[in-house]
Amino acid sequence: VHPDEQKFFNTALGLVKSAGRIVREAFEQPASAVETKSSNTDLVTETDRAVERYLIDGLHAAFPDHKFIGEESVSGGAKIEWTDAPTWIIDPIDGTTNFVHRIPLIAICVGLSINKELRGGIVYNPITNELYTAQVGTGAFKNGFPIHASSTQDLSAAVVVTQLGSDRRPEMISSFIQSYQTLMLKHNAQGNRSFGSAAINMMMVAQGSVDGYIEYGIHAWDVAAAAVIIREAGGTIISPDGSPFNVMGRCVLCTGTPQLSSTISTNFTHVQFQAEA
Ligand code: LIP
Repeated sequence: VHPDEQKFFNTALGLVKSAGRIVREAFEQPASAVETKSSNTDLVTETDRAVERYLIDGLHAAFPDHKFIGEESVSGGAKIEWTDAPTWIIDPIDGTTNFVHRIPLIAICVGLSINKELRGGIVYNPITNELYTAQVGTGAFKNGFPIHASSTQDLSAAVVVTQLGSDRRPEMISSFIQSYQTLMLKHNAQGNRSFGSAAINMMMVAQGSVDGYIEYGIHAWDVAAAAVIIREAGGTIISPDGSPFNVMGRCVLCTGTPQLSSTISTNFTHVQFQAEA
């Protein structure tokens, strides 16, 4: 890793760990005000905003020419501008619904892209104290120990995560139901799960606890950091229709093996989304 890039990563890591304290303290208190964004299924709290502000202020002070794509800045009206400049793609709390319900499956996600290539990822659950990190070429780590995706090829031996996000258009619901039916009836999958945070779902794949994860409707900030970790853990990440993964493409399929991706991909109805940048 280039020394400059290492410095970027280390600075982000320090900020994410400190931001963890803000999230943990809030989590230990009774839930406070919750606001809705696009609908009653799309939530934001003052903690999401405070953490995003903290991360962006800290990174901006250290690297004034870096750019940012942050979930709450975008929902506050900022445009997604993805350029070749070093860009931090940030979700202050991935799994806000879990956070609001005090379900301890949430993650602070910070990804770095340079020349539009995802270079480093940090996914931190400050409640369970699980810190996942990876940079291109370094391997993937959980609390400093190497992690690896599973070698499962067959759906009948696989636990697969499918998740319905905040988008409740009829085509989303029918795709979700059909996915579930295909997994459970046609392929007799060993299990199906939904952890309520795209990044946590992906970390479950990265550490080999589950074998695959598919979701439509996600955003860049949910998956940018986690994508680097999946790849470095030896997993595969593509678009559900089998085309290359596009972090701005609003959908994701990741698995431990390409064989499992291919089975999942060929058995799903694919929902169309416009890329967000
Ligand atoms: C959410 C994800 C969730 C996914 C939703 C949404 P947020 O992110 O964590 O897993 O199903 O589509 O993207 O809004 O909690 O950061």
